[in-house]
Amino acid sequence: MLRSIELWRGQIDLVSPFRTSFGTDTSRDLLYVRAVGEQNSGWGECVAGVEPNYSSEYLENCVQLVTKFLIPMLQSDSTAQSFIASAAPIRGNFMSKACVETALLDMQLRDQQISLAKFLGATKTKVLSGVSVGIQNSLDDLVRTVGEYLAQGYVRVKLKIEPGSDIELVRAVRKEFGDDLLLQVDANAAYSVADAQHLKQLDAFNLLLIEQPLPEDDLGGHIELARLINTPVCLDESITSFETARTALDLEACSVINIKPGRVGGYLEAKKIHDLCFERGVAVWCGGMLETGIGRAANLALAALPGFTLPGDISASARYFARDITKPFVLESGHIAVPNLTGIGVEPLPEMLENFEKTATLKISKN
Ligand code: SMG
Ligand code: MG
Repeated sequence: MLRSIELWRGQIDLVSPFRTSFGTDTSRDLLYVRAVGEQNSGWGECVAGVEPNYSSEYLENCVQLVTKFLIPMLQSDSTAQSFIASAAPIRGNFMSKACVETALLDMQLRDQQISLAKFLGATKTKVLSGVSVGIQNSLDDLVRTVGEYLAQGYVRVKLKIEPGSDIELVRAVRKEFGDDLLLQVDANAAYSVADAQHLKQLDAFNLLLIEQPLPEDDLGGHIELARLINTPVCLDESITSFETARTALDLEACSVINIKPGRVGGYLEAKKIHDLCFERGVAVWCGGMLETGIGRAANLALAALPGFTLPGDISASARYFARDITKPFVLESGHIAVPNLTGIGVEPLPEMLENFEKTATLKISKN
């Protein structure tokens, strides 16, 4: 039985700035949702950024949306499943829905004493770990940074690219680390289909994929680009639901999908997209949104499903944070262990939560 929902806010600095085609992050501003039940409570982390530049969602807006629209839908017998059904009339706002869903799921799975991994159908106890490398100040910095991550054991490297910083980045990394390195690039929607011939130069480097080259809503452009280049096109920002995933695959706008639970409205929808891709033999991998341990734990559970055949953007906590909100996730021989305790399997450490503020407690009415 759900008794109340708490919102927790705070900030954790990144160990180094993270630059993408749309901006630079130096810290993570956080919103956690806590579902307090009669026996157990559960946590969910909102993946939205401070600014609406990765997608149209942003953190302050999520706080409002959760408070004003989502929490009022809850009743004491709400479950993650009933919440998602009742939130269907609310358009978009996937990241807001996802963090409420995760908190409820964590709480109810703790009541049922099963792990999120088991609930979702995980078949692995550890997952291969990739690292996302932000745009650096120079090629030398890039090669050095990639070398450091490889020395730590990351098995796959993703380079952030943008117009003016693309082909030569890939060339430099291939030259230094060879053709066997699992390598991919992510443009975060920075190109247009007019850049197709330019992007075709990437074909020479045997990349695993190019992620989200064109704007989120340019499905037609992705279809055209995917025909023109040999590098597999993977969609991230464009995939906001099971339906958008199915359409993108049917129209051959992409051949690989990055699944991010926050971007698709939660783990229940993420699982549906996984199942669709698994059925069709389409490779998927789990994306990341610089999550702290709460979101990272839940992503690990998802990434342990059998269709996640490519290493994802689930790095060790230390990739981003000197101190994580939870016990840190560590890299062991290129893998990260999937939590196997009940629910998401982790909680905020009390000494870390002390630096956070509980900004709201909303009582849930009995029904
Ligand atoms: O969690 O390691 C991570 C981040 C991986 O590159 C990453 N995420 O477009 O895939 C992506 C980006 C989105 C976050 S940019 C602030
Ligand atoms: Mg991406």
